[in-house]
Amino acid sequence: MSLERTFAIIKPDAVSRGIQGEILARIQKAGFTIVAIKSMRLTKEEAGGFYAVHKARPFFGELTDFMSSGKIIAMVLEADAAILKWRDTMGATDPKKAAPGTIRHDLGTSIGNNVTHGSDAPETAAFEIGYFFAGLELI
Ligand code: IDP
Ligand code: MG
Repeated sequence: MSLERTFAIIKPDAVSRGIQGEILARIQKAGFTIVAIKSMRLTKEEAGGFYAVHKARPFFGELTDFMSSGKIIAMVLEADAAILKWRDTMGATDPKKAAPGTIRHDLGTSIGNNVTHGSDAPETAAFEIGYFFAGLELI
């Protein structure tokens, strides 16, 4: 095992419901270090650039509307095998299919409104971290 970084978002549904603290507590309990964190609101275009891999999917418009509908919290998390560890902590994309005890199972309300994002591979983590944070914010 070696230290790795992943990119995480607390999505607009969670921020508008005021459950950021609950999600941050779970991140701490799981043993991640928060390397960088900021609160911001994306434009629809910025959300589209972030989710460019999903451009051809039928839910792309809905997804970019949702991700630009309110404030998010963007974070870089560090831990041993952080990418897989954060995916496990979040649970499956669809809260109905996520395991009990995971963030998405416990707090998500639908496949779209699933409260958190996490990178799925080292290449996507590198792209996503660079999309949101400058080098000086990551020291
Ligand atoms: P992930 O977030 O678990 O990596 P992806 O397949 O990469 O899941 O999809 C990105 C995001 O798009 C999901 O987190 C979810 O918010 C949204 N999404 C995925 N599938 C659907 C769908 O069928 N309908 C609406 N939104 C979806
Ligand atoms: Mg994904």
